[in-house]
Amino acid sequence: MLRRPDLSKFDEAAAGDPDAGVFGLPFSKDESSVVLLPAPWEPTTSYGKGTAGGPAAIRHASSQLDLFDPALSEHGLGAPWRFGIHMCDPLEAHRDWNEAASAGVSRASEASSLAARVAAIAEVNALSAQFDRSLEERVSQLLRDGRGVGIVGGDHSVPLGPLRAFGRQYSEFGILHVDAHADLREAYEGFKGSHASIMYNVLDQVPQVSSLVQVGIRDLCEEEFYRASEDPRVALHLESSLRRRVMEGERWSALITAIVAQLPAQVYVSFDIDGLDPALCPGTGTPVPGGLSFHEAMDLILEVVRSGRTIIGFDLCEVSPSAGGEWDGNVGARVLYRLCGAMLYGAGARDGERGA
Ligand SMILES: [Mn+2]
Repeated sequence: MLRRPDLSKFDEAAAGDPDAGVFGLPFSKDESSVVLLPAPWEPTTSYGKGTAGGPAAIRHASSQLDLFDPALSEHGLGAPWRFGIHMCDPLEAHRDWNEAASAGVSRASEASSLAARVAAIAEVNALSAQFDRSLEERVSQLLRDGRGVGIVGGDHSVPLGPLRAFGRQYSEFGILHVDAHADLREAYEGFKGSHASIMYNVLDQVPQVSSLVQVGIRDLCEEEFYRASEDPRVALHLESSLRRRVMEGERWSALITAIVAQLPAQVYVSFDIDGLDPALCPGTGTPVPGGLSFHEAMDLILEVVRSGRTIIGFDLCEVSPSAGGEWDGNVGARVLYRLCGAMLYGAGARDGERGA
């Protein structure tokens, strides 16, 4: 997976250039080990809108990050950027489909007859399926080309197509799912491609997923709770029970180690920003009190690769710019950089092996 771009055209000590690529990096898609695909998609977002603006907000805020990762440097990779990270531009077609599907959702909610509502829902479901196939194909191409792939949403329905592509590439992998929500609903308000159904759809459509390990969950319905209990692939770690165990004397670090041990050797990380404390993502569409601290979440990602596992891909979803600030994008960019760094580390990237 590792590529070694020409480092001479970038001065990491200089102020970030917001007009450059993600993290201020000048690297092209061809010379980058990690390719990030933006997915500005949110037609079925049920509560607060805005996550379609997530990729642009993250990209904008990312230029002012310091690119040295002190925690990863303890393991030998302080400068993951040297292996090349590139974010593609969003596709015009995806924007158009998002608008058309959003209009369909509005028509469904305002429909005066059942027939009109059913027709509008069918139209939205068809557009969602079209979007999923499109993203699946793009991710498949990148995986065949040996790239590390990250998806930047958009709402949390976007990883369905990508996860099908990973299923075509890998015979078995697990998902580490950080979220306030279990996302195990079988459709939501009739919409099969709902962000509240992503893990239901993945378990249904991607048989290569051997385990789904959910962390930080604190808002779920009864149906989801029993589905998680009954499906042997699902390990549900409610935030309330993790906190209680710590209050009763267990160490957080031991809990994290045990959680990661439930995953197979190859891991896809699905990171919904609302898994974090809402103070870190005030713009996100469905915030829930509680949540992981920034460092708890960053350490969880690090633990995946510290344990000897590899991160084969990831998504970061539901980052939504809040009015008048760059905070959501800033936090999102930092999560994104850790995900890129951990994926590169798992692929064997080390500081001493930097290209010329
Ligand atoms: Mn969520």
